[in-house]
Amino acid sequence: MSTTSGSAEAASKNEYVLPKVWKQEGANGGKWSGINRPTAGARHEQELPRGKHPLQLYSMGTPNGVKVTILLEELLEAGVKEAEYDAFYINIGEGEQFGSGFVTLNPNSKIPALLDTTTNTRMFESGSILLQLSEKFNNTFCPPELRSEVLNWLFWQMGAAPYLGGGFGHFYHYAPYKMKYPIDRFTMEIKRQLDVLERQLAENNKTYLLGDDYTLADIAIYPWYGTLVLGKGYPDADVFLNAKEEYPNVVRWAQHVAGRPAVIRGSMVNKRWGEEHEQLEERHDAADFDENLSKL
Ligand SMILES: N[C@@H](CCC(=O)N[C@@H](CS)C(=O)NCC(=O)O)C(=O)O
Repeated sequence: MSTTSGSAEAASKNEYVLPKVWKQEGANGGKWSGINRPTAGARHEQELPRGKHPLQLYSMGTPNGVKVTILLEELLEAGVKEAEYDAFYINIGEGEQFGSGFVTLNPNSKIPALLDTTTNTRMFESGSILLQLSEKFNNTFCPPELRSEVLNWLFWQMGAAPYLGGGFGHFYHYAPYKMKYPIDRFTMEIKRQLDVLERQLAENNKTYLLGDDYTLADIAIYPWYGTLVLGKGYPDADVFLNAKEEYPNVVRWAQHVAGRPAVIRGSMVNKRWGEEHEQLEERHDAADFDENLSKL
């Protein structure tokens, strides 16, 4: 078959014919396409604000951001006063992750990024931040006897969630139009991942992923998979994925985690969307939550 008739056949199926060299012109990434570029590095000068606490968080209340604020709130709830933090809002829709100050903290230009002013240490990648904060505070939520399993599930989440966010979430919710092929492909994978969690939690009717102990595994996995099955993730995705029927143990676990006071507080931080009493654009003090909490 000649190339010409091959292309004609592809065109008749509405198929993308690969150019020899890809160029950005004409590429449509949907909702976030305005900020997408194939290059890294700072795009503009922008200093980051600084608060009074030892830990300075620059983030947004997305699942990756919320992992860190939940851990910080859990540490404070557990009495670790040194975990006090200032959380500043980084508007990724407006490209603030490409400001020079942010890029100095995270060359990958993605929230969350954390500065530990006591050691002048920068931290990026939410999984790395969780681990470093836990280690800094005496391995809280990652005790030595569970360390191996906590790391297994933490790295599972870091590897799995891009299929949920960048794969399923993108094509199910954000893409400019619905395409059956990628939706089928990523739905299959997310259902498989939910089944992994279902089997883990069903074994001995576990309260938390590793049993009775609440760990970094729950803190990392809940904001992605817990909110998804509770219907707080992509619109109606809990129904689309048949969560209640097929993943009852994941739903049970998610409901339990969602009720923890630190999870309620951590889930509000750096959020400018959702119910008004669930939004706390910046957090600088424990009392910042009071008004929201009084409306729950
Ligand atoms: N693997 C990273 C992913 C971080 C990430 O994807 N952050 C998103 C928001 S959830 C972001 O900042 N996107 C902005 C962009 O892509 O320009 C982590 O876990 O920290």
